[in-house]
Amino acid sequence: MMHNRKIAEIFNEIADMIELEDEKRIFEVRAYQKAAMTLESMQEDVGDILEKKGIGGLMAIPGIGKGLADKIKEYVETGNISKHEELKKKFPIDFAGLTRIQGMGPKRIFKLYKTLGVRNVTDLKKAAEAGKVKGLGGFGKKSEEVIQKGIRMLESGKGRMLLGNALPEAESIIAKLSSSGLADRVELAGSARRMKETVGDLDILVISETPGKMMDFATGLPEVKEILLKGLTKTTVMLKIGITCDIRVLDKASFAAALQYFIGNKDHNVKVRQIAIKKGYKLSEYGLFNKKGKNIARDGDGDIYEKLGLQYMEPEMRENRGEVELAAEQKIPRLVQKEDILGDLHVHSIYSDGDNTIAEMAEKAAGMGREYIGITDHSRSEYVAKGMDEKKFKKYSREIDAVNEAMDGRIRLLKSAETDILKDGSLDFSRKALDSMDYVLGAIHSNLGMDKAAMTKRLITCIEGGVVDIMAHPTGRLINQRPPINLDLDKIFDAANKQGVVMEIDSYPNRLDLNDENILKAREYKLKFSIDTDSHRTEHLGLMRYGVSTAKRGWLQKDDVINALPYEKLLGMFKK
Ligand code: DGT
Ligand code: CA
Ligand code: CA
Repeated sequence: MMHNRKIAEIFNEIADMIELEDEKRIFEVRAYQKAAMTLESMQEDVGDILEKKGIGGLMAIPGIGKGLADKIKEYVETGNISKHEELKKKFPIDFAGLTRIQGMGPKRIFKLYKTLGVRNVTDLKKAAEAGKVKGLGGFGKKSEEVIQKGIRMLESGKGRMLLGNALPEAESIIAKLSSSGLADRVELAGSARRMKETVGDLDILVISETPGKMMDFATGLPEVKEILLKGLTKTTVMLKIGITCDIRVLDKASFAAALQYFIGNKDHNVKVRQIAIKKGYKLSEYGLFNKKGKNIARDGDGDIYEKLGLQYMEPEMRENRGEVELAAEQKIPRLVQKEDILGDLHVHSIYSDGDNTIAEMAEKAAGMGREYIGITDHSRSEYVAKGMDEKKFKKYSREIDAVNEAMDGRIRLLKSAETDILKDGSLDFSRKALDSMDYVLGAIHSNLGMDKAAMTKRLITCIEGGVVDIMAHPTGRLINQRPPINLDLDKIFDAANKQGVVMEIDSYPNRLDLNDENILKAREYKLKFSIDTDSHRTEHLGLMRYGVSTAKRGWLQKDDVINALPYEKLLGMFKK
């Protein structure tokens, strides 16, 4: 495997550099790219093939002729490919680094190299700071700003936008493309389709018989800030919200394969392609080809999996975390769905830092079809969030009862509070107040810097206290803002399992806490989960889908989620 990946990388670089040298040599470029793809997905190491079957063995690989076979041999024997070394001398450019900046493709890189001698990110930064980039043909003042922003994002590691900001934008663009009259089909792909918590860019696929008009329409949308690349098959735009969007126009015949390919992720694709090869097929972004070279893919991504004998995997699962193996055994579970969720157990009101009254939150949730909501305003220690003392809690308590009655069964209100877990693991309300709640939602908001042993002890003390029912946003991380608290999650999950404490999946887009990986881990401890919105105003009640998708990314089923239970059964889950 070592050889295959490395050679694939080199072939891709050779392809880029040949393209820079002479755009007309596109067939040569494609040959290298195709060979790279084949190598990436091969089971057997080319070094082994060479050893066992010689150069003829290499030439038996589809898409590898004498020329490429020689290069593979050269690499296996010397660790280098001279053609690559020559080209690198001619173009001493850090392609890998530069293409990581939003909006930089081979053409732009070449232009910057030829005119300004830009070889790497540092050179580019200097050139942009000196204002040299904007003078070049094809680069305006805006491109220069975009490049500078891209570099800053790369440097800060915050180059990825929250799904909660990117997805609504993608959906609005998709709605416009769909109703343009120029598209037969429009689909979201990439990380946003997989509902990953942050996205690098947006990927939209379109079937259109009039690609020129389609691309004109797309680049003219009010969401677009700048056109970075415009072609009939691929267009890249910088959106005003500060993220790029790739729009690809495809014909009907290649759509299914392209959809499967561009939903990704890359590692998942590599696995799936290996299975295709084993079955004697060839799978690429252009189609699923049988032994006769006929494209047998139809409608959508599901058809590709079906033809490969794989069970369907929802996009959220496609991260190469064992799902392909499971699909081959027809053991993919039915994941929890949005429609399974009956209630929401983390909702704020004006009794702490929310913007709406308890009645307004209840009314809105009832209108959305929720069967119940838990009201969870903050406890007094969370003073920045105007947390309640015992006196205020009594008033709050009476108001929850009153609203519950007034709603007359249209929705049930549960009484709770987001209760601070103090430094010593104790809870921020009297035992009497805690006992009056339907369930206790515990959360850590202060002393976030404690070391791992102390923080773990703090949480375990709370869990073993036998009062807390749900652990709100257990790791406290804020995406792109604050790291998770130091916890030995195995110990926490083990204690939670013994005490029947439920883990929250907080749906708020900058929390998504527990995250997908931690959910997968918690799942091994057979824990239960509560998918909540942590709403601070009525509009937030719709954020549930981010939590549900995060749960799907952690492979959860309906049975794992307590707020998929009807009201009466839910009450049975609590300590009270
Ligand atoms: P992002 O944009 O960083 O949040 O993540 P993705 O997954 O959206 O990645 P992106 O936009 O670079 O590409 C979209 C999909 O296209 C990706 O998930 C899988 C597919 N893809 C891209 N490059 C490759 C590749 O070199 N090999 C394979 N097998 N698939 C690729
Ligand atoms: Ca993407
Ligand atoms: Ca992309």
